[in-house]
Amino acid sequence: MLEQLRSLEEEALAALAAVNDPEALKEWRVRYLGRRGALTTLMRGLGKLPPEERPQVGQAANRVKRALEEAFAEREAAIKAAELEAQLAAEAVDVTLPGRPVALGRLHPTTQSLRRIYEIFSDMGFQIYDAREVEYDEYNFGLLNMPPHHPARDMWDTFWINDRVLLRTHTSPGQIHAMREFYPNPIRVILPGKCYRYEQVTARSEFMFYQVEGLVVGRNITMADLKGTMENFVRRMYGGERRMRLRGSYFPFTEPSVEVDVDCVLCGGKGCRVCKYTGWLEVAGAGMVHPIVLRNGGYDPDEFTGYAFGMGVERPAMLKYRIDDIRYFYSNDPRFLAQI
Ligand code: 2NL
Repeated sequence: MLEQLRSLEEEALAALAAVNDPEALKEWRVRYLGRRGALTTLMRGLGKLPPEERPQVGQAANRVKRALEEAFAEREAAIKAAELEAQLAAEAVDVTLPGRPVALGRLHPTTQSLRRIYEIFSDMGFQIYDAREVEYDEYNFGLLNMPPHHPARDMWDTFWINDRVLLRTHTSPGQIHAMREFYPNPIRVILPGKCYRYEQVTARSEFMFYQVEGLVVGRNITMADLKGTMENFVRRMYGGERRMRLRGSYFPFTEPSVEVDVDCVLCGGKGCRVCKYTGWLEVAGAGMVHPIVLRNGGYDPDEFTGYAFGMGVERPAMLKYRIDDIRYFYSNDPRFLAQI
């Protein structure tokens, strides 16, 4: 039996040396160390030996068992290490490779233009006032000196929500809110935001666009204040060498009313297609707040005067960035947005 143990040990160790994967290792363990394995079977025969031989053979059997168990553990560790090694090699990551570039977002051209406008007017002491886009026709028209059926309402094609509620066609109704909120204090605000017009969408006009309106109300505010403020704005927005002119116009909510023109940024005033050969570009409308509008805002026109102006945001951005179709602004094509 000692001889059997010795040859079993030899055979098992030789077989173990040939084992290279977890599956074969498991099979080896079942075959040699399992409950019905070779060693166990052999050890069951121990009882049939003459009693005087049992201790010696028993010791030998236990030594073989320990030797096989140790060899097994060693092999198992080696196989696991090799597996891990292989896995690491297969999943190797070259940490020195440059990463994939992150697509950086950027500010929409409208936002860029708005922020520049905010910067310029903030420097002149204007606050930024935010107002609703859904309005009563009373605020959009009535309080701005356009009672129902006033022909000037035809200047704005309107999205009506019901017979009293609409999408604001300009930011002006917000100025009425501002006046009623600030009364009786002097006011110096700009009011940016989206406006809506029920119009055909073309390369030159969208049904939704941005405006920035300004409103100054106080004692002794004059047309000279309006002119100086506009001149400062124009120089900072369009360049220090720009010339500005005021030209008579009409708005129902200002009297007198003017258009603010700058000499054409493209041809410098010589005349080109963009300025329609006039040498001038219209950048804002403005005027002295109509006494009726002042009163509607809560201010006594005998005590207070004010001026207001309004300008578009997309059209100047189109000039600056040479964008030839306003529809690009809100069609959300990243190829357009990535250029500016
Ligand atoms: C334009 C012209 C303008 C105003 C807006 C205004 C507001 C109040 C009272 C008086 Cl509450 N006026 N706003 C005045 C003149 C012109 O906008 O061409 N906008 C794009």
